[in-house]
Amino acid sequence: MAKEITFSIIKPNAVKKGAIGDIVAHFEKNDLKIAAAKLTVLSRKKCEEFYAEHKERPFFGELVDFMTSGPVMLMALSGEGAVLKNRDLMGATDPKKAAPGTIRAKHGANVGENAVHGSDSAASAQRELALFFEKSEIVND
Ligand code: 3AN
Repeated sequence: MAKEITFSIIKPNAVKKGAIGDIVAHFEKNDLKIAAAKLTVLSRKKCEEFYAEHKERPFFGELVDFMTSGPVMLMALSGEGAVLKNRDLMGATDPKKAAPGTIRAKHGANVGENAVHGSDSAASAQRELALFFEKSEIVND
């Protein structure tokens, strides 16, 4: 499988509980490298742009409230098949349904506060990375 780059967010609930180190270690142990990282608080405008595809969903307001409620860690992850691998490591959207040992099973509280975001395709990854990082900020080795 070819080397890919994907976009990951450690969400406010996971940052707040001090799980950044554990989540980053999990990525690194599974051969995903941190190619860029930024700790920040998202503006509502940026967050709404990021989640634009969910605008009509009933939970949109709640989702934006949560995602702007505290610091998040934005990351580019690189590695073989990074997009799918990251989705596997995260586990199912609902932490109660996530396989044991996955990040969401370990650090997710509920379907909204589910600890991490990961791009669902290579195309989404490109769009999402471009929202938060300049090309020159992403390490490409
Ligand atoms: P995933 O992040 O696993 O691709 P999506 O695309 O279905 O899941 O959902 C996008 C975001 O919306 C997720 N990060 C999730 O936390 C949030 N979300 C999904 N369903 C709900 C819900 N019923 N209530 C609150 N938030 C939700």
